[in-house]
Amino acid sequence: MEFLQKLHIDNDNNGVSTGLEWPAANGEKLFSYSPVDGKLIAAASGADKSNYDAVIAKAKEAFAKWRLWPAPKRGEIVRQIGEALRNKKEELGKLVSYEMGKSLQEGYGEVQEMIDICDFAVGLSRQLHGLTMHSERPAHRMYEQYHPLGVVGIISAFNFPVAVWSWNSMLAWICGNVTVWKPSEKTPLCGIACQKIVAEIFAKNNVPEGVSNLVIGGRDVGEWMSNDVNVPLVSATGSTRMGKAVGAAVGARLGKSILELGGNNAIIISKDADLDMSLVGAVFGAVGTAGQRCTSTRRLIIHKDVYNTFTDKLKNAYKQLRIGNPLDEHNHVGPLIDKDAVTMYLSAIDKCKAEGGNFIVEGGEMTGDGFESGCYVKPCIAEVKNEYSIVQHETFAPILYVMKYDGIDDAIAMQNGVPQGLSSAIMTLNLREAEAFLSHAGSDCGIANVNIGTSGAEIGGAFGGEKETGGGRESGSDAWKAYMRRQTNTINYSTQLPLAQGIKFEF
Ligand code: UN1
Repeated sequence: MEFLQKLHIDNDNNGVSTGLEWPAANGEKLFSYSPVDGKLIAAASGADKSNYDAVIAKAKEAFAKWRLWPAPKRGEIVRQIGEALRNKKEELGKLVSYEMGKSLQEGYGEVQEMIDICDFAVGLSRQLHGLTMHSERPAHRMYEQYHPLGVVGIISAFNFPVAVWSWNSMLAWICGNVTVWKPSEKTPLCGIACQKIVAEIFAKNNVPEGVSNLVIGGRDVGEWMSNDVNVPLVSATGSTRMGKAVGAAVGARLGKSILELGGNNAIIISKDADLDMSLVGAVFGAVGTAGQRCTSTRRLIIHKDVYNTFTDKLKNAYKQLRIGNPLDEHNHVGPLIDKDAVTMYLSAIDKCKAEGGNFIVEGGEMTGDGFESGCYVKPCIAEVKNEYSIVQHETFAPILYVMKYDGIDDAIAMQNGVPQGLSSAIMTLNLREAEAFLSHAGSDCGIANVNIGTSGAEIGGAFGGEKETGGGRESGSDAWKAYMRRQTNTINYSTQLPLAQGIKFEF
């Protein structure tokens, strides 16, 4: 396939890199099969512990030099990476679509998110501001600075195999850090392709080897990073189970972590909603990326007066969904990531039925021509109660749960009544309801939208959520602060040494 050649992906790839150097990987080999057609795309050799240790040593060496580069100069490098990504958007978007299975448009969209975060980071490289304060002592000055942390570990998930790494790495780099990336074992080739794009730009600009590092491998690599005092910050995106393990290990050594974990996102559809607009938000949110976004819409909380009308609209829209090869732009829904994901989807449907769920759009596996990979499923819709244990759980698949409400307070309580707290939305033209939803007594999520669905956040805002979603923030706003250490500086330019709080200490 031409796009693989253009991205320098071979049949057998090395999965350990410090930039231009690819030291021989001694760990297990990962085989990347496309969920699109079930074919083996290529293999990638993973790292063993000695590979990992060597990468960390190189990264630390690089940090000692990279942190001395003025931040806007680091920004200039990221600007060039953004340019390289613009040039490679087509190939990289295709690889994302082929290796992960999301629609081609969404593959391109993901690369666009990378370009956007590069632009954002370039500007930010001149704005790593701290505050200044007035000292309580005469002829004293106080201010704060932000300094880089060192080696930042990045653990990313299969569903956004390139964008989430870029949110973390572009910010980490302009802040003066070096990065060690463990991509999902389900999408190693996306990791290799990104590393190659970046390494070229770094080398051209004489950036030290070891600023961008790649360590392909399984769970072990995540454990090494989480337990490693040489990695002051671990940013992990994935399941709540993984995040709890990473958070506990990093916390035990009092390191820092940014956790972006599961969501169980709901849209409240008010009786005052624009129902046509709501339909687009709900359907894209539920079936886009085959329901495998952290921000995918899992639940619709619909006002009783519009419940029948809206569920009829949903049924009608679902009839028109085209399921199939995601590289064919006519299709709306591609495959799940692998057969294990199909098994989880089927078992969630069974559990939902056992708890009393009533499927108004039936699910099931797709078989026959074009579905040979065994990873394609039908998006489905079930009428449920919010308390069902399956509804309380995040299933990474296109299963949409619908439920009825009467008053807005109940709707907000249902929206909040799950362990996760990533994204949430209300569809309403009623100002009182919208403001109540956004208020301190409203949605408890990190993202709360009005007249927009739950998925498809822009990079400019801080991205992340509360409760079991982990509390971390990535991407825009002031998320960069998590990649730096804050230092308060007090300078005395007087001839005395007055003590704070007026304390007298004489001898
Ligand atoms: C994720 O699913 O981990 O808001 C990230 C969105 C995307 C990012 C999702 N911008 O849907």
